[in-house]
Formats: sequence, structure tokens, C-alpha cells
Amino acid sequence: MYPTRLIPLILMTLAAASPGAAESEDQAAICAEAGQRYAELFGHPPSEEEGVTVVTMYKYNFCPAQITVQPGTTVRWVNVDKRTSHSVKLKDGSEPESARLFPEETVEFTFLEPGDHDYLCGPHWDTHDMIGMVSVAE
Ligand SMILES: [Cu+2]
Repeated sequence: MYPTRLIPLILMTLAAASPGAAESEDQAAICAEAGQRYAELFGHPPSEEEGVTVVTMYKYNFCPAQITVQPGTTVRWVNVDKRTSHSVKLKDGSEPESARLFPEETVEFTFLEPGDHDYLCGPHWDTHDMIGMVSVAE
């Protein structure tokens, strides 16, 4: 039996949570899991990878979905899913879409041009909103 005092509190919390907030909480949980998967596979967290900035691909999300880097930074996308394959495609079309990346496969791209670079996963951008952005600082 729950203490009755808790119930109004829970209802208030539900009312306050917008769909957007729920979505970002889901994404945060998925990305935390992706970080754990990465550490299991590669022996250290993605943030400790040297010389590159890692974005994981996991459960139809890019983690983190938005990053800000200095010009000349190499971003390495790493599929840490167990079965699903993903790709990386820059929205401006300046590069061909990557090959399908199967679990534990990676692709890298070095960003030179300042500005916001939108990208997407070819197979999942429209069905799962699997999109991301690399912001390159001036
Ligand atoms: Cu995908």
C-alpha cells in the first residue's frame, strides 16, 4: 500500500511532464546505457577516447545527439547496438553516406568548416527520428 500523501505528488509530476521532457529523459537513459555498452566493448568510457570525439549509435539514437567541437576535430561514430546497423549521412550531401555500420563498427569524419552540421542515419532518420548535429565552433 502506498502512503496516500504520495499520490497527489505523483499526479502533479505527471501533469508537469511534457512529451518533450519525457522524450529527453528517455534519450538520457538510452545514452547512459550506450556509454556502458561502449565501456564494456572498448574498456573505457567514450569520453576517454584519445584524439577523437565519440558519438555512439544505440537504440535509434545518436549519443550525444548534439556536440560542439573545435575545427579540425575528428568525430568517430561507433555502433554499440547488439543487432541493428546504422549509417551516418551529412545532410548537406558534401560526403557520401557511410556504409552500413554493424555492431562495433565505426566511421570517422573530420570537421573543418565552422557552423552547424546536421546529419542523419540513412535507415532510421524518418522512422525513428535518428538525427544528430555537430556544431563546429568558429
Ligand atoms: Cu540507425
